Parts: sequence; C-alpha cells; structure tokens
Amino acid sequence: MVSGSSVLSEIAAVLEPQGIFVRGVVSFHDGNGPSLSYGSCARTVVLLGNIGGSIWRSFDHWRTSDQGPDPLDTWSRVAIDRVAGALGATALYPSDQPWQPFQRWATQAEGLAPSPLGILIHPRFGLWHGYRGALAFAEDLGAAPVESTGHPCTHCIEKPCLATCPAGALAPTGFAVNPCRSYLDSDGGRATCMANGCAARNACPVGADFRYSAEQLRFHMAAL
Ligand code: B12
Ligand code: SF4
Ligand code: SF4
Repeated sequence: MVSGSSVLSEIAAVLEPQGIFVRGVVSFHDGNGPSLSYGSCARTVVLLGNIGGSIWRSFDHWRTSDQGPDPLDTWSRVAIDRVAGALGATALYPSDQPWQPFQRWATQAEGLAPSPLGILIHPRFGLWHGYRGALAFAEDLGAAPVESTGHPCTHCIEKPCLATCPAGALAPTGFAVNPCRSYLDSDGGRATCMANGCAARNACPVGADFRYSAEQLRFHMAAL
C-alpha cells in the first residue's frame, strides 16, 4: 500500500531544494488519467512547478551556454526524471507533444482560474508561477479536497493588464497570439516586452512580491 503523504514528502525532499514545489494532486477514478509509460492509465497526477522565481538560482547555476534551445526544459527533466525513476512514476512535461492538459489539472488541483492573459492566476502568487512537470502514478494517492480560494480577476475592477498591452493582444474575450508575436518582433517590442517581460503581466497588482527577476523575465520572453 503506497502512502500518499510519504510519496509527497519524498518528492518535496528532493525537488524543493531546487525550487520545484508540489503544486497539487489530481485523482482520476474514471480512466481519464494520462497514460503511464507501461500502458495503463494514471490514477494520480502530482503537479510540480515554480512559485515566483524559486527555480532561478538552481537553474542559473546549472546552465552553460551549450545546452540547446530549451535549457530550462532539460534542467527540469534532469531533476524530475530522477524522482520518477526512484518512485516508479511516469514523468510528464508541459512542452511535450501531445500536450497534456496542465492548466486543466491545475484548476482541479488548486482551484485556479484563467486570467485575461490565458495563464492561470493564483490568489497569492498572481501570474508568477508555472508548471515544470508532473509525476503520474498507477495508485490513488488521495488528492486533498480543494478549497475555493477566490478568483482575483473577479474583484479587479480596473483590469490594468487589458489596458497595458501595446499590441492590443488582450481582450475580455481572450488572448490573440498574432498581434503579440508581430509586436515582439518589432523594434518597439524588442525595447519593451522582450527586454522587461510581458507588459500586461507586469501590470497585474496581484502577487507583486513573487515577480520574476529581470533576468528570468528576459529568458522566458526569448524562449517564447
Ligand atoms: C501552446 C501554449 C502557448 C501558446 C498559446 C497558443 C493558444 N492560443 O492556445 C503561446 C505560445 C502563445 C503561449 C504563450 C504563453 N504561455 Co503557454 N503554453 C502553451 C502549452 C504548451 C499548451 C497549451 C495547450 O493547448 N494545452 C493543451 C490543452 C488540452 O490543455 P488544457 O490545460 O486543457 O488547456 C488550457 C489551455 O489551452 C488554456 N488556454 C487557452 N487559450 C490560451 C491562451 C494562452 C496564451 C495560454 C497560455 C493558455 C491558453 O485554456 C485551456 C483550458 O484550461 C502550455 C503547456 C501545457 N501542456 O498545457 C503552456 C502554458 C499554458 N503556458 C504558460 C505560460 C507561462 C505562457 C507565457 C506567459 C510564456 C512566457 N512568456 O513566459 C505566454 C502567455 C502569453 C502572454 N500574454 O505572454 C504556462 C502557464 C502557467 C500558468 N500560470 O497557468 C503553461 C502551463 C506552461 C508551463 N510550463 O507552465 N503558450
Ligand atoms: S490585472 Fe486584474 S484582471 Fe488582469 S490578471 Fe491581474 S487581477 Fe486579473
Ligand atoms: S508580450 Fe507584450 S504584446 Fe504580447 S501580450 Fe504581453 S504586453 Fe501584449
């Protein structure tokens, strides 16, 4: 019998020193879990991610200049594959095709809701968090019930994110990729969002203490 709390403690003991946190647990009782590496469907997915700039020091210390186009993905795999191997879990990654529904899992595990940017907003961390991977298990590790934490955007009357985007890529109806892309590829875009991070994300007042450093913001924009 696998104990959910001891598995979560083991994961945290290895990954938290690198800034990767257990962000939530999703249970599947209906065969809707992702496929495990040896065939059957997962009954539990443990979501792993960063809170604010938690991963940056460890990643920045690890990286060198010749690690290919996605060094953060490679760093995440090195850390998470090791834990998956030790626990007999299947590691899943947000950039792998076919895309696994990381955001849907996060809404189930943490009760989060999308912001106008398309990314999920957390009541404490704001827009400054993300998912580095997940561990899928054949066993039911027992997800804790999710308490509703409220959705910050509902109470944000002025919605500065919508007014700030210089490309007009954000509307109450959603995020338009093409105007954003074209702007980022212009001189104006290179001098603003590419240099300082997405202006709309920076304008959000929620979780300002968890904002990424200027160096991390530039890294993510270049990767985008
Ligand atoms: C494709 C993709 C994009 C595309 C979106 C194209 C589009 N219009 O759909 C592009 C390249 C534009 C993009 C941009 C960004 N993305 Co993106 N993206 C993804 C990716 C790889 C797949 C999304 C998907 O289709 N999933 C498949 C479906 C089945 O999963 P789902 O959970 O059920 O689907 C949800 C999403 O599709 C979401 N959604 C719908 N429309 C849009 C639009 C945008 C812009 C986003 C981000 C999500 C989104 O709503 C669905 C229901 O929950 C995910 C990783 C993943 N595996 O989910 C990251 C992911 C969603 N992205 C993420 C981030 C952080 C970003 C950026 C901020 C990148 C950056 N600069 O750091 C930007 C945000 C845009 C901005 N204004 O700056 C994070 C979000 C974390 C969070 N807090 O929610 C994710 C989860 C990756 C991660 N490692 O954590 N992204
Ligand atoms: S500025 Fe307001 S509406 Fe926009 S993401 Fe932040 S809380 Fe939500
Ligand atoms: S990166 Fe710049 S152009 Fe793209 S959505 Fe953010 S503010 Fe708008």
